[in-house]
Amino acid sequence: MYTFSFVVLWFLILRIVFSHPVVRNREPVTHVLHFEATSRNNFQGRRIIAISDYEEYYDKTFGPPIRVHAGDTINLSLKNSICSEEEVHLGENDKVWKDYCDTGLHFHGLVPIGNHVDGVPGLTQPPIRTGDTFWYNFTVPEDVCGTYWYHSHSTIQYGDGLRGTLVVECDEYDLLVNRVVQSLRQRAADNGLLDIPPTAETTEQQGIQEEFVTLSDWYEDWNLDVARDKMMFPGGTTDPHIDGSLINGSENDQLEINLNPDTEAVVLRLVNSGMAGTQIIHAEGKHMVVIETDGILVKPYAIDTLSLAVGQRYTVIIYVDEEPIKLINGCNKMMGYITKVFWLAKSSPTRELGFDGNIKNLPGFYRGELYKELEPLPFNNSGGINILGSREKEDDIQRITLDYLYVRDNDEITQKYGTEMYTVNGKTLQEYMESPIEVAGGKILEIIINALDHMRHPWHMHGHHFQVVSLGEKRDGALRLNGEDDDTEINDAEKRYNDDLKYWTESGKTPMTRDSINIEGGSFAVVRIETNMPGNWLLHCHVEWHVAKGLGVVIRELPEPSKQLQEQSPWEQVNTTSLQINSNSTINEPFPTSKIRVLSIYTMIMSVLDLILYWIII
Ligand SMILES: *[C@@H]1O[C@H](CO)[C@@H](O)[C@H](O)[C@H]1NC(C)=O
Ligand SMILES: *[C@@H]1O[C@H](CO)[C@@H](O)[C@H](O)[C@H]1NC(C)=O
Ligand SMILES: *[C@@H]1O[C@H](CO)[C@@H](O)[C@H](O)[C@H]1NC(C)=O
Ligand SMILES: *[C@@H]1O[C@H](CO)[C@@H](O)[C@H](O)[C@H]1NC(C)=O
Ligand SMILES: *[C@@H]1O[C@H](CO)[C@@H](O)[C@H](O)[C@H]1NC(C)=O
Ligand SMILES: *[C@@H]1O[C@H](CO)[C@@H](O)[C@H](O)[C@H]1NC(C)=O
Ligand SMILES: [Cu+2]
Repeated sequence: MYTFSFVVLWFLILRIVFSHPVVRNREPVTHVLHFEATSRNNFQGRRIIAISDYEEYYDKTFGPPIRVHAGDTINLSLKNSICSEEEVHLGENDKVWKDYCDTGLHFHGLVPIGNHVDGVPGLTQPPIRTGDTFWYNFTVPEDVCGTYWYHSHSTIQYGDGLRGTLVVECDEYDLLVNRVVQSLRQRAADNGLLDIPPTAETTEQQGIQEEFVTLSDWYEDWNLDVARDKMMFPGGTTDPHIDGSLINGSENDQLEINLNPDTEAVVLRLVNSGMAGTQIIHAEGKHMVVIETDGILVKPYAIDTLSLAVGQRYTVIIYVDEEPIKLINGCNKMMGYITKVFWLAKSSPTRELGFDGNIKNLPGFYRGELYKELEPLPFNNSGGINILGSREKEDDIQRITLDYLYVRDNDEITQKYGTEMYTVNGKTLQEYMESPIEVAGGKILEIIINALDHMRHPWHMHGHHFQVVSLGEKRDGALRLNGEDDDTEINDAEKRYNDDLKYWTESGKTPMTRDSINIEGGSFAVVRIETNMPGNWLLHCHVEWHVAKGLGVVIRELPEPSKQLQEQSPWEQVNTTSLQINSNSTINEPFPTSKIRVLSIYTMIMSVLDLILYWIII
């Protein structure tokens, strides 16, 4: 009997030793969250939207942070209590009020979780009316990881407060952080690609302090007033004046992140959760090592100054010592910057506050996108697939060209919407909501976006990360306009595009992959996606004001022909030409979570075995 127990004991020990590195001893968790969006006045008497029960976030125009692990499930209910009955009544004759009173929640960049939880009222779900509750239930796939945010997708609502941060943790991210810190421990980073060890021994984050900082522009007036008083009438502006900026939801210029005495490196997750302004971040005297672009892990790349388009997220790592680190932030308004500083410090004496230099003179200042430098790592969250590789198969590529501009002189449009609108190929976003651009499934879709407008706009794609194949500098001009003859003179755009294609072929590199980018005025972008997510997906400018003024399209991705035969997709049951959502339709899990199943079965068997062994030993 003793011998037997001894054998069993060894078996147990061996199992612990050998099973742990392979099997993550973590079961997927379901996070049940109840959000109620309500209206209230902040301490300045400005109307904002608060998410109830989270006193801490009142007055900060941010909801509670969400933090989950890859593979976890989120069941989130959103109750709409934004408007009073009286205000709902106003909405019957007033589109601005109506849109403000309805809502829907979008999980920005968190893909693929399904079109039915994409949160676009009137497109992917019925608008959540006053008093109603909508459930967003979805599982975050095992290979999705990084920094996201959630926000209302009812035109001009999120800047008033219906927004918050969302982190998806995973081992790959933690290991990458550790590899970067191991490298920085040996020597300070130069600008450019960082040499990192091939592996890290542990996912434990020792000496590493993680902070999430949100950056936003700010308007003194309630968004609905801004829209009505400044924009949504003939001759109204496209870009209301930005009055201030928020770091972590606060206008305060005395923020300080207290570092623990043993902190060796700070992992800074950053999001531009603003309504219009590009954000700049610079750590004085330090390099920042970028490891993530919008939920895609990248080859660690050190830079001096970071620029964030609205909607973009970055993770940067800053190696710290005993000296406090001054972070300089610039929020780009129409002319110049609103500047602020905040500190990372182990002790907290009074420090110099403002920054009186020029943001544009910061070392490494560049407002374009580092689409050749920030290369995705071959991890499965779609970053590693180089879809350029299939370029030889021309048949597999579909192309669409989107030319956008602000239409000042079309009476028909001005009359219909009560104000001038942006159009893409002659149509407004509101029109695309009713008749989307249809594209075939199972192919590569190359989208050319041409700015026939002189302003910079941040474009965001739903349901996908895209690869940035080519991107113009200001005044490069448009690339192959719709209806343009083939023998048009080769312009700067065409040259850049051809050079970029050559660069990707020769270097064998993968272009920057993400869900949001700034496109310069009088310029162009070429992005590619795989059409592997059937549904209706927005591709739009992320300036809240410009969405209200029609700047965007809807791309309807049809199911792959071959898949249609194999299995009944809910998209066939749904009449895709109508916007009615079939609320009964079964939810198609785009990525089967088979890994979870295997793990559960394994854990179950092992638990039973444990019980039996326990019983035998006792
Ligand atoms: C979460 O939502 C799913 C899908 O509707 C459901 O099956 C599950 O029971 C829910 N879980 C919890 C804990 O509410
Ligand atoms: C989502 O989860 C909640 C909570 O478990 C459940 O009551 C609801 O029916 C689910 N809704 C959908 C559409 O799956
Ligand atoms: C902002 O809030 C987050 C927590 O949500 C915290 O980690 C971070 O330190 C704060 N940043 C500043 C500058 O106060
Ligand atoms: C990535 O995907 C490939 C093929 O689908 C699979 O073999 C591999 O195990 C995946 N890796 C991870 C880290 O999930
Ligand atoms: C789909 O909806 C459109 C518009 O509502 C309608 O005209 C069409 O007949 C419908 N098709 C089917 C197959 O139900
Ligand atoms: C929802 O399901 C019920 C019961 O299966 C069915 O009677 C009803 O027609 C369905 N509704 C829609 C919109 O498909
Ligand atoms: Cu815009």
